[in-house]
Amino acid sequence: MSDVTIVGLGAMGSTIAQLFIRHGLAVTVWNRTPEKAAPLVAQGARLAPSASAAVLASPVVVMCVYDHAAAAAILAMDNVAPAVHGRLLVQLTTFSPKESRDAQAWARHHGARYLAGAIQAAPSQMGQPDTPLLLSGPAADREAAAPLLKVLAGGIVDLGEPIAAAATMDLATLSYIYGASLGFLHGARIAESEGFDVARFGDIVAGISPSFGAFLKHEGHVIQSDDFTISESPLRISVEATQRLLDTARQSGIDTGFPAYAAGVFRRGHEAGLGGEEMAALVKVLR
Ligand code: FVH
Repeated sequence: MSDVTIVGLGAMGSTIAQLFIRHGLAVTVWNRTPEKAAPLVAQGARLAPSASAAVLASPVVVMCVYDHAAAAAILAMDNVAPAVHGRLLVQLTTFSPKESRDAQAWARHHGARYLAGAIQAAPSQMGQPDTPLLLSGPAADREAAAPLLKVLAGGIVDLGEPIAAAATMDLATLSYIYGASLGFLHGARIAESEGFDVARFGDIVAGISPSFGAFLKHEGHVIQSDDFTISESPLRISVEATQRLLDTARQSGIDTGFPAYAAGVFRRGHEAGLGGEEMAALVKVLR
């Protein structure tokens, strides 16, 4: 028996295995393409001859493969389902909320305990005291897995029992990240159109991000409280600001895609009579 098995040795899976090996754990690994295990075997890991042997080798099995289809393909392999009995399966592959619920049901049906995790970092950022990892599932299992998972991520965000919570928050943070990235890229075009150094713009964005994070934290509480009385930022200010982004894009001949979408949503808020409410009241338009 080893302490932990890692199934999936891609960029993230290999990093996970390496962190466990460096932590002095007895590690079993398995990957569809076995050659990827070579560097880890050289560091002391054991390569299982099959997925089922890999699962049987440890009380805790960490999976981190490309997507749900890949994970399902592995779990459907010969003798894997009976092998999970009595084990704690920690799924770190990106799943949807529904896929997480289905996977928990599958694990329970085969006598396994199940945790759903969502890594919020790149492989190079793993193993740090502040590496964020969203985690959901039964409290006893989260507790049992904590010492292992803290080797991967010091910043475990405990989302409680609902098994789909990690995937839900993973999607929600992804939405924020891509929305902010699109706004950043449009900002870079504004900088370029005026001959402004884009790296300097990036520095400025990094500088304002902590206070902007605090603003969004406040807006999250506003939405949860359902009290949209003006507290930080009247919605009408953003109606005018996003229209200004669109007008400026048109005048300077840069791509209007992002500002057109943004101005459109805020205009819908204005037309719904939300101008005199807090900015987050715009969520009512999206509902
Ligand atoms: N890499 C990152 O920055 C992000 C950070 C946040 C979390 N994600 C998620 O982690 C999962 C794995 O991502 P990855 O970057 O390690 O992915 P790859 O390097 O592409 O490795 C993919 C592994 O999956 C195996 N695989 C793919 N298809 C199958 C299949 N049909 N059957 C069995 N295994 C499969 C692949 O095996 P092989 O190609 O080496 O044989 C790799 O082991 C992912 O959910 C991210 O969203 C990473």
